Amino acid sequence: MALERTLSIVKPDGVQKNLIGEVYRRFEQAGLKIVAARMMHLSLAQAEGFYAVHRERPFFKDLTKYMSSGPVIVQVLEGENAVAKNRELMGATDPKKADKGTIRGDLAASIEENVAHGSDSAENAKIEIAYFFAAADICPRTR
Ligand code: IDP
Repeated sequence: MALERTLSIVKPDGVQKNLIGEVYRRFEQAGLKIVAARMMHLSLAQAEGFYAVHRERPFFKDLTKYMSSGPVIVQVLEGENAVAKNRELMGATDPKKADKGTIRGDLAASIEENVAHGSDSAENAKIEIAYFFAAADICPRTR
């Protein structure tokens, strides 16, 4: 199995509801390591740039407004199959469809305010990590 990295964000609703520790606990218990982290309040332009692939979607305006509405914490997770493992931990986009025991199933309020973002492929993870972090910001664990 491949050691991978993925980009994760605790979204504004997650930070607002004091869920950073709860989300990090789930990452760590699943064996994912946080190798970079940064708290920031995205500008609208930064949110639009990050979600550029969704610019034609009907929810783009609301999504970027929401993502720039308050602080987020952005992290790089490292581990075996980190991309898929993080998606599993998050659950389905819509919390109504997300399994119990997942971040969104347990903690999210709506399809938009769904607590966490996670890259959906290894290829996108590389692009998304580079959107927020320079190579020197990543702190790999020595074993
Ligand atoms: P994902 O975050 O599970 O990968 P995407 O389809 O990539 O889901 O959508 C990105 C984000 O856009 C979602 O996490 C959610 O915040 C928001 N979103 C997705 N679909 C809708 C919708 O139908 N209405 C409002 N917001 C949505």
